[in-house]
Amino acid sequence: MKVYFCGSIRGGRDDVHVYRRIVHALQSYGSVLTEHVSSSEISERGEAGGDRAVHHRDVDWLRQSDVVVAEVTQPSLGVGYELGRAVAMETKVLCLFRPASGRSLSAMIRGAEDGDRFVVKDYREDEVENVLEEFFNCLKRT
Ligand code: 6IA
Repeated sequence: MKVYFCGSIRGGRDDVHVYRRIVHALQSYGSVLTEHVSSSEISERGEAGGDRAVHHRDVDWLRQSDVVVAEVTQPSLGVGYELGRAVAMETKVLCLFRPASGRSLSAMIRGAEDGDRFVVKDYREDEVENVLEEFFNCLKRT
């Protein structure tokens, strides 16, 4: 199974430790094409020169993915864009949001929940492995 993980980069790197924990857990379900999103080496600055290559490579990986898992607590234009592309491709999506952040999730993400292809799950960081286990168990049954 190919998993595409989305997390904020230029939107802010405050949650990178959560991304690392999620990617680590995801690796027991399949191959994570975007492991670099969880790397503390990537800062929110980066150079503009490679943006076109990043976009094309990421959209190509999205097309190859069986499932998209996004940590959406830290708002990110790139993550929102990836989710829109994934919906258009009819790829299964799991969005993970931490209410403890005090933030309110965009209505365009919360409102896209359909209980089937697009799932939004509120969670606490310490329960993320269980949330993923439940999601992938359901996925196997469909
Ligand atoms: O708008 P954002 O930068 O927060 O968007 C983050 C999302 O877009 C992630 O889920 C990634 O899949 C994708 N993305 C954005 N920038 C990159 C990137 N390098 N490399 C790979 N994926 C990316 C950009 C340059 C970097 C050194 C800052």
